[in-house]
Amino acid sequence: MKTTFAAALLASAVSLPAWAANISVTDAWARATMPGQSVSGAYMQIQSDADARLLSASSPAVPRVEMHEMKMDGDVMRMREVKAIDLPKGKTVSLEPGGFHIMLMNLKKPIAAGDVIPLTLVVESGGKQQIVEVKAEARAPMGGGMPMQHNQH
Ligand SMILES: [Cu+2]
Repeated sequence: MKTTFAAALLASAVSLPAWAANISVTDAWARATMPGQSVSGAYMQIQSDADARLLSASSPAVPRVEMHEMKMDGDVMRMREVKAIDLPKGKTVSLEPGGFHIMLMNLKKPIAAGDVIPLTLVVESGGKQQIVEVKAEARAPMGGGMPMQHNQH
């Protein structure tokens, strides 16, 4: 395993000097929770300068983090877990309410507006994985209503 890894590193150093994709994450935010709510969502804009895939998200502050997608199924909005989110080269991928999002689950304490949720993203590009650290600042839910995308939890 060690040998393979070293060989892979060496090979990439020779043939691909800049193997890591440049990932930029902007406008990262998380939704502040309503009383009694133990799930929330985190959203952001991600751009990569090479074809890449977001493989996972985790947080030291959240017991369980999943990547979800919301889609219309007939006239019903459904949410499902996804294994990866494609980050096509040069395209801004939006994680937003109603689309792809990062689900923050089993929250032990509420998320208040202004809290900062650290997120660790694992991104794969060209067969290599890299870590992207993101800080999502919590915002209050708009209009104070129950966020639609969390009704199914
Ligand atoms: Cu979700």
